[in-house]
Amino acid sequence: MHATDLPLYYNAVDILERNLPARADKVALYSPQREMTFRQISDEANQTGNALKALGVRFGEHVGILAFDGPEWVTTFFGTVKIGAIAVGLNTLLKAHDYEYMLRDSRVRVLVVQQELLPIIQQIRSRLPVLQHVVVIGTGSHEGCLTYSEWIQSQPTTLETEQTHRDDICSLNYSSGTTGEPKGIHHSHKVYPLTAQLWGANVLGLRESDRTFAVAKLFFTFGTGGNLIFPWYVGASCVLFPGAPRVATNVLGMIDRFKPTIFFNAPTGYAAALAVKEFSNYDLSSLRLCVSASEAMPAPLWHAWKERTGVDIIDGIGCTENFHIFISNRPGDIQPGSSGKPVPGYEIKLTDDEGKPVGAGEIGNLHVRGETAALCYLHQHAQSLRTFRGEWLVTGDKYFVDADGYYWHAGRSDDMLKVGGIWVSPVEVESSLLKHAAVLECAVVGHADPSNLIKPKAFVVLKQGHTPSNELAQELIDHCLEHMGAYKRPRWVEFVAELPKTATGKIQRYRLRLAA
Ligand code: 3UK
Repeated sequence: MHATDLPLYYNAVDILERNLPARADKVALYSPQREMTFRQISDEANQTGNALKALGVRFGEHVGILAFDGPEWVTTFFGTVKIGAIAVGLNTLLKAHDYEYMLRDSRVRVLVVQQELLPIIQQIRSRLPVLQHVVVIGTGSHEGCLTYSEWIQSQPTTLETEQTHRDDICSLNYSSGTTGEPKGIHHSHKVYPLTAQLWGANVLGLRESDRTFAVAKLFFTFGTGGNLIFPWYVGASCVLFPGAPRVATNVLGMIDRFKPTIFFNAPTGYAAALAVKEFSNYDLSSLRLCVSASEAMPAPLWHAWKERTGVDIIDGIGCTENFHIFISNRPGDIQPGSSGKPVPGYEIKLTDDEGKPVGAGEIGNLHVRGETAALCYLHQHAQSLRTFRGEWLVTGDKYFVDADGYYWHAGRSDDMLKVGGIWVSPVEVESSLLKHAAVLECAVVGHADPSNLIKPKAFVVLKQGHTPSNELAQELIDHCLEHMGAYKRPRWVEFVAELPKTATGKIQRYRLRLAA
């Protein structure tokens, strides 16, 4: 399938509405709050689109969604894209200063926010003159805000689809880099059906009878694709879970209760589930296939899951810049520990640092070419030129390909860490540590936990007058918790007398990685 197979004027609301003729009354979405049919979702998405229009939202404007996975996330998303506006799914795990940057960067004028997250937005609202309307998902009324259910209540359930070009922008996601601000990534309407067909249908083999469940939230494209777009593209249903993914018993409980057939998770999530003592109390027999992405799935973990559940894990590498997975294992063709083979529809190239193709079996810089890649980072010209090189997207990963054609992840070319499937910049953790009065210098690197998954470890040089102790280590970790999303905190603190540095004074994180 190619972009040119789609109508020139195409709107991604098709992913929802294609289900109306044949299965309007099928349950499209299961969640602990309520279940909804395709017709109910469509009606409510139309009401949301009308309500957005009533607030003056126009074609091409950004609408923010800062919400837990649930029906309102979905209806806001489709209501937004149907009127030609751009849906900005925001990570719910961040701090006020992160939201301030992203809302300013994307000029969000209407933000739909979960009641529990409203206090963070209220802290920064006065500094965001463009943000005019805050719509709260929840109960009761909040000063200066609209309440979602009342906001859409009297709106009509019909809405004409905006004539968007298939190359018009549909959504914006933020991804973080080593230094500097989060990078805004736009995807067009065509990307939704293309990724659904190329990977969801062709590789994973999703079918109408499936029911998906993802620990990766809808604000990640891993989650949007796997747990919303791909199942609905083939008429299947999804299960949405509003709670914290870190609590493995919640996740197992959801599978037990809602009986999904396909389960998406990051390697850390599989390791955490296997570590649950009462694992065998949960009925996981509904699963026919599991998917892992976000970081490499170690082969021993793959085998441990297979042994306990009998179910295969399909590991595939994707990135926000490409929307979804472009190298993947597939049912019946799995090499545990590898990322699999290129997904048909994508081309892969491994090069040396001069851009020449590497020899057989050698490690090279991963490039991908395909029709679902974004064109640039919003407002980041220089970084865009480094990443989007003509037809090729440079992912920042090191890979090699074995004699059988399987691709193996061999690290990254920057210092970024994938922790529980989410980016952590060592520089951000270091900056946070440096705000503590006892810290003179520090460096943060990835360190493998007992499941061989990477977590941040801090090497800290103390100022004179401070002595290393377990209490101080814990104090530094608590200090980080106050300044950053909890998943970014160092799990270990090691006090050292000095840090290894180059002649020019640059900290050599790779030497610390070896030491760790
Ligand atoms: C790393 C992997 C080894 C790799 C994502 C599936 O993770 C996703 O998007 P992000 O933008 O990060 C992209 C980077 O994460 N990575 C992802 N998957 C794997 N490394 N094995 C894997 N299977 O460094 C890549 O460049 O957060 C994953 C679908 C959609 C996504 N957005």
